[in-house]
Amino acid sequence: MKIIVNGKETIINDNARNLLEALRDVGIEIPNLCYLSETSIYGACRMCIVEVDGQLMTSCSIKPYEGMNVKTHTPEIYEMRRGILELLFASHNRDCTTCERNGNCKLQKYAEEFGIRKVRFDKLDKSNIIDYSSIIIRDNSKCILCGDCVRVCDEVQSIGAIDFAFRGFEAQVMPAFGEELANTNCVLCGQCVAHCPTGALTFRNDIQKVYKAMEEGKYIIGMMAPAVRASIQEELGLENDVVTAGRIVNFLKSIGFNKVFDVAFAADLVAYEEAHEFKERLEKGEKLPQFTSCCPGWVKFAEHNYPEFLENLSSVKSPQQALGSIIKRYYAKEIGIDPEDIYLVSIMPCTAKKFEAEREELSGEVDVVITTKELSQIIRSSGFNLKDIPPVPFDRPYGLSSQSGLSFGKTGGVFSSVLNVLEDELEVESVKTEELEKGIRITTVKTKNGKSITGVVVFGLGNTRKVIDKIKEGNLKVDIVEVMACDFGCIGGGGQPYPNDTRVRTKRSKILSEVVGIDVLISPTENYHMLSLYEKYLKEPLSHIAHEVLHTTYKN
Ligand code: HC1
Ligand code: SF4
Repeated sequence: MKIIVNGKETIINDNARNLLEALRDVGIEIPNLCYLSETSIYGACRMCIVEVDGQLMTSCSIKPYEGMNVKTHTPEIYEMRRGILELLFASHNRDCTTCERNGNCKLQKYAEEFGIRKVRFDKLDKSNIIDYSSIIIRDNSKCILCGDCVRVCDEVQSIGAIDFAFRGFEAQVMPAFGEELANTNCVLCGQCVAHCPTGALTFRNDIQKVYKAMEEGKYIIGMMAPAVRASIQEELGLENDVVTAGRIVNFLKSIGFNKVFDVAFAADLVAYEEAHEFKERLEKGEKLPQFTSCCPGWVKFAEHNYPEFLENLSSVKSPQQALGSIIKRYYAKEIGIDPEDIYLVSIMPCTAKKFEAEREELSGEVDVVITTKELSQIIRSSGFNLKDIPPVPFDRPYGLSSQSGLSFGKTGGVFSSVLNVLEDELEVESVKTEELEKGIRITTVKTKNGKSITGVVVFGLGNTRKVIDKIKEGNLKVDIVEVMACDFGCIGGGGQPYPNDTRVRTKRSKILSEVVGIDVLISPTENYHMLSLYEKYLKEPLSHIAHEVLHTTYKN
């Protein structure tokens, strides 16, 4: 479609959702504070105002039409946007220097770009009660009522833990009846944090715990999730770097970590164990479909909403906890260190992983979880320039991973890893994959002996609810379901750098595919250090000891 943009004929995508996205596609980013491509259009902030055929209107709420004459940046639009910002600042807490989002806040960025140096209006005080009850921290004095968190939590995750309350000047976002977030059905996925344009929603920062453990002389072991290496580049000026993981290993060693392992190793281990569990269930025809269980947001969601399916969840711990368990129960003995003296730092893209490590039945395995954001803060505050640090391999034996293990970091990775493990035994003849809708993929695997296995890969908890409801109604026959709570899987986790939207998630997914380990292994079954762990300690998949160390239970 042809339109006129700032006096120039411009070809835009006919299927663009709205003018804002059409302009974005041709390289013009219209300022906005409340627009999300994955939720309904709200039109609250009015920052995306443009002139269309001589009239001012919001670009998020207008569909492009042939020949429309658009002006995106006139003196009038500039003044209006400045006015909007000033009004927002009239009720916004301006403690920018101590805000977790300092330097990463959309409101702060626009204040700088639009030259807001003074606010003409009297400060309207908003409630400054900060809810620290949960890993997700809410500070309404920084909320601009854009509603992004409300829509993501409700429309994408189908949870609705937070909503608007009160009216006019009193309006606020909060859980029902003013409850603390910890007492709601929040699953700690962090998607509200990922989409909050300001510092109204953040997550608990645990960096100081790491330094304290160092001071106490603990034996510090780090372990890094697959998805971290595909996103931290965004914060460190290392765009598209595929050896970031190795640079981080070197960096962590330089600041005092004794060992750095790869959670992707444990992903191989979990895929191996989980594949055998799946095979056993298929043979016995019980607890099917099997649901993956490495995503803690999904596990909590299942516990709240689908207790009748808890026995269908794989009982294998997540790679984070599996590696924690191996290190504390086995590796500590191997290296002759009291597990009490080991401090295990897990580096994750996910806010719910902080919660997972603190679950009663898993506690003591991982000592602290820091997110990609927190690791980036550690790196930046250290004065090291990651670009100049050469990559070194992860420590052995828990530093070796296959491409399958690495692929856990994005949607579809767990399912394909389980298939890779079973490939030889199943004698796969053909694999057919179909996308039912965005975030729901169905795969049918036909084997040479005429059997077929159906798997569904789903991301987003709203999508997951749709899939489970179909299974419950008998409208979907499936043997295995991979669930990741966040869009695109862990690469879109709530602990990832900002912005954390569809565009960057797509890019991270591509980078993760390009990350090649030091040893190129394809399937978990090729991970010789993982196989040797079975030989020396776990014996065989689903053995008594494997159950003790690698399996867990869920809460009804
Ligand atoms: Fe994930 Fe997982 S893939 S859950 O997304 O199974 O967070 O990356 O570490 O535990 O491996 C997260 C990522 C991560 C676990 C693995
Ligand atoms: Fe909703 Fe997830 Fe935020 Fe909890 S963490 S309020 S479930 S979006």
